[in-house]
Amino acid sequence: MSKLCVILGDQLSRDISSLREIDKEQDTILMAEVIEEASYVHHHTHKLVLIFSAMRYFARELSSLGYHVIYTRLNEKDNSGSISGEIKRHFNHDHIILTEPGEYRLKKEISQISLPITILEDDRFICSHQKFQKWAEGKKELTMEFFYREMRKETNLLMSEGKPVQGRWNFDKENRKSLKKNIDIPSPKKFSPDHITLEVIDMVEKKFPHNMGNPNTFNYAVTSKEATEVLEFFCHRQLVFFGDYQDAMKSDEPYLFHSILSAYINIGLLDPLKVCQRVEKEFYEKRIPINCAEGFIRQIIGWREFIRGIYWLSGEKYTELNDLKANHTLPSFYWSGQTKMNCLKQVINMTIKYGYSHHIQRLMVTGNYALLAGLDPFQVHEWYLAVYIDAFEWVEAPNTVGMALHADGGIVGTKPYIASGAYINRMSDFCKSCVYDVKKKTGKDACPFNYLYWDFLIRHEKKFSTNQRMRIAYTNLNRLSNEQKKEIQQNAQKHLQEI
Ligand code: FAD
Ligand code: DLZ
Ligand code: SF4
Repeated sequence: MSKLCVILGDQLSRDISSLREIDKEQDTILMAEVIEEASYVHHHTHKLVLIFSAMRYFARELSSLGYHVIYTRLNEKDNSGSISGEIKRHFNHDHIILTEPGEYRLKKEISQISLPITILEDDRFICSHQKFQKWAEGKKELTMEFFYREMRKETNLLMSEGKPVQGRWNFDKENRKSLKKNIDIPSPKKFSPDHITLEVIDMVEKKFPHNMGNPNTFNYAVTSKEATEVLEFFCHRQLVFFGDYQDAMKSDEPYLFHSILSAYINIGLLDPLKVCQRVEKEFYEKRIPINCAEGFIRQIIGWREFIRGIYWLSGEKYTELNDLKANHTLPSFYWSGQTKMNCLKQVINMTIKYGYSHHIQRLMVTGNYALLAGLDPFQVHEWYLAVYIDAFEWVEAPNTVGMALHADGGIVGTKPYIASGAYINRMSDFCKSCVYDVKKKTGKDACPFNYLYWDFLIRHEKKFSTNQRMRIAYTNLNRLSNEQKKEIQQNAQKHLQEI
């Protein structure tokens, strides 16, 4: 029985489940660059270059290993434009084999092909759908921390005789420092594009002239070997400060001590468990403190796996949720970076330049503003899905709709992540060069995050004032006079009319 094995652009792993099932002698691999995948949102040009270049390298690697590979390029004359179209075009086998696509849209499209097909589990993830369902069953609230502890036990990462090393599961309290002055920030590892990537850059530049970012400045890794070099660089140069400065932000410094590994893990160039084991080794060999190792490993076996579990548990309508009935149109500055609010300008400009910003910038600057201003969650979701090199719906949507916007009614987080300008001022240098005054609550030059923060609390008082985790915020709100509240609301309304 001959098989057609389909490998998608985020399945570039040598030991992906579909590849394990095929026979080099009689089966065929199909990889296809298609316009449908390249345009379901306006992907950042660096994301397009990364995926197409990594796909071309991976296909070349498979061919050199003796597999028979059919590879469709985006510009090819007979390209049907969709994954299902390419499968139909090339199917003259007995059976199709595929590792489960990472999102509902594509899974549905491929499942509907009326050809014999087997969809295999994507076991690059530590927690299967069934295991997550079983863990979630009967629970009133799904708490990442408890899920994470199960994953620690399951993987045996940072465990000693069934107990967490150094006696605690979580060292997050140690990981909220603002950046020390004069600290040496390592420049990230960059890769010069070779002829394969240059060809892709040229294609992306011509075919997607209006998408965000300049493809000619692309310098990310595109092979598993290069991505491993990024991991090594992280372990040697950044990891030692990853914990302490995980939440810090600085002008013109998108990466600080973050790993920049998410895209490589998501498209299959790196294995998440092996990445964690590599980081764990740094700890056991006493080169990094526990808060760095634990903090990093929690992001991957905790947050990443939890977020994916929520995506598949919640169903395909998850991206349409809008529990807070937010309906303001996404302001155009999310695409241009042209705003007087310096924190947003900084983060959006980094996003435009690199297709990257780190977690706190996504959550507490662009996400926080979107939540406070009541921006339409679906539009915000489409923005995040487009602009980051690591964005795939299974991971982007619960982070945006759930964690950042609280539009899922509290599935991902039991309280909304909101903050006034004071938080941004504490964790960054953005406010120093801003036209707005972070200390002022109201008035023409007051920081918009301040009045929007209070306005959010007032607007959603009924929903959140009884939430124990919001107690301090509402106690502070209740200290304000009615006149102050009115002024806040007027300032917020005026600001929202103007954006
Ligand atoms: P590091 O800070 O070095 O963290 C290490 C690794 O942990 C990351 O590489 C990633 O694999 C994992 N990780 C950390 N936080 C999360 C998280 N919340 N969810 C899932 N994995 C996590 N991550 C994506 O991979 N794709 C997305 O599309 C995406 N969209 C996001 C949207 C919003 C609104 C927010 C708040 C977060 C989003 N994240 C997303 C999570 C996180 O911001 C990125 O994984 C991280 O910034 C990637 O940079 P890094 O590799 O340098 O991460
Ligand atoms: C994101 C993406 C892009 C831009 N292009 C392709 C492509 O041309 N061919 C392909 O197989 N995959 C691509 N991908 C990745 C898919 O969109 C991804 O597999 C789904 O979003 C599921 O996670
Ligand atoms: Fe952002 Fe307000 Fe600070 Fe300006 S003052 S950078 S708007 S938080």
